[in-house]
Amino acid sequence: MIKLEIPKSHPRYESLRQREKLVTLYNSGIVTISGLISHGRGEAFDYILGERTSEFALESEKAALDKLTKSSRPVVSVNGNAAALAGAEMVEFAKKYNIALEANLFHWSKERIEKIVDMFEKMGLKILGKNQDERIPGLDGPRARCEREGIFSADTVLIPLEDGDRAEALKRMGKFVITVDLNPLSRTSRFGDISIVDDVRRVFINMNNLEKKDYSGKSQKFDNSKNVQEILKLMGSRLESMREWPEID
Ligand code: PTJ
Repeated sequence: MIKLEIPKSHPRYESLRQREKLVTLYNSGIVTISGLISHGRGEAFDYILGERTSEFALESEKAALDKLTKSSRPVVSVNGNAAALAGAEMVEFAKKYNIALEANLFHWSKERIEKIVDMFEKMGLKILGKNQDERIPGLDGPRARCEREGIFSADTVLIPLEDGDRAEALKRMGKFVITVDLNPLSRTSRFGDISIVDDVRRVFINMNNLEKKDYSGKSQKFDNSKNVQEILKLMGSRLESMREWPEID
């Protein structure tokens, strides 16, 4: 296996470092090859957004944090990509807000679940996922598996980089669904009650740094459709304004 040494001086250092994390965890069996494809799609949307959190995404993050901290059984779902890209930030989040994480996979295997749970345990956090004793109704196959104590009985679920079919099934269960997906057009984003269009690592960094006075009450008047419309407009106007190559920053 070739390990890429990325010099800090490289202008694309952060992006390359995120890719390297995915490749490393692909080699250890946590990320799937399909996860690498998903990341490429996310990167393309992030490029259009300027690889930074838009003011609209930040509003959705404040609303999401308000909702999660007010819910009685909030759960954050963790898949291979989320673990690789934002594992450390998710640990900080879970500890800071006392919110449970559950390893939950689209490309299900017992071995991958165990690896993700163990990875978080090594980072100092016990997470759910090894005791999958329930199923998300309406989904075929092992991708429906989840824990009764976790996602199954959650009132609010945050699902980063989720498959649209599973997002829809969680919605049908009556849950309040918070999505994280850089693609505002995805089926997943469309099933969100709050659809965060931002990079998963930035989402957790932002939520970890928010002060209560900044997010408190933000879920009450949050208009998700309007927020996503603003993001689509932002993407459109960024593309529209680029009549020539923009400055390289
Ligand atoms: O680990 P598993 O088996 O649970 O599988 C995880 C993946 C992500 C492979 C699985 O859920 C999947 O196939 O997802 P999709 O259908 O490819 O959707 C993933 C979405 O995440 C896409 O719409 C991407 O735009 C988006 N995405 C990719 N990278 C990021 C992202 N969104 C936020 N932050 C990212 N870094």
